[in-house]
Amino acid sequence: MPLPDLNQAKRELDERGFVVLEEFIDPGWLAELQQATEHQFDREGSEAGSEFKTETGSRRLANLVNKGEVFQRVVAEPRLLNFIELVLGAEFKLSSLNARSANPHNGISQPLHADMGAIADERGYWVCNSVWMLDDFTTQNGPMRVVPGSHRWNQLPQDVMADPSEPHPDEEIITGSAGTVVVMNAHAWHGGTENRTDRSRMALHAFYARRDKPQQQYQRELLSESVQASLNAELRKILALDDSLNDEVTKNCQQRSGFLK
Ligand SMILES: O=C(O)CCC(=O)C(=O)O
Repeated sequence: MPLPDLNQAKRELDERGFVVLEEFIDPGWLAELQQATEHQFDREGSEAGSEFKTETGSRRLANLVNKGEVFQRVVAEPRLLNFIELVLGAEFKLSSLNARSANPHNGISQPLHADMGAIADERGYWVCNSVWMLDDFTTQNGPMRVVPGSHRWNQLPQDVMADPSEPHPDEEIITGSAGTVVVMNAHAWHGGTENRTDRSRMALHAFYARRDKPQQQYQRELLSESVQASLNAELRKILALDDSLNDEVTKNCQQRSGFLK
């Protein structure tokens, strides 16, 4: 399936806040990512996700750039970066690379949220996420919901909804086959839904921020010395490893999640 052209994608991102890229991950890379992510969950056991935050009803992994070349390829994927630029402009960096696997029959939906609790500022949008489906997203297994157009409302769901965990009348459920990537203006209200099946549902979140804003996970502190030494100039730039503005804005950032405590 060819990718949508960038003009069409920009219109969708501007108007609706997300674009769905089918068959984005080729089958060989998908298998590698599935295997590497499961392996990492096994390896980290009860420590999984501890560099950032844990979540009831889901397993999470954080700081994945530190955990293998297969993940480093995700955040520097040129076709992806073209779509991220449509939301953030040319000056952006990685904010974090996480995995999230909704547990079977987890009985819980994420509240609608904007990532980092972010509202667009006078310079425009500053957060953009991409959700890499490592399993099929079906209507039943905890797909993501998004409220189209909500990135333009300059409001957070928790400030205007009685209960952001409840369905929103305008929300859309995003389904797709494993290998699909959703690029989303992360000011748009969104969240994972309840998994009603007996199998887990896994995704990667490659999350980007405008360069003048904080990273969700401070790559310079989280990546080991040996990983940092192995990275090429392009990755160092995407990760903002040699960027004093990033050091300044990220070091003391308090709010790093839209809803996780
Ligand atoms: O994995 C998903 O379906 C989306 C999760 C999400 O929005 C989040 O963890 O912030």
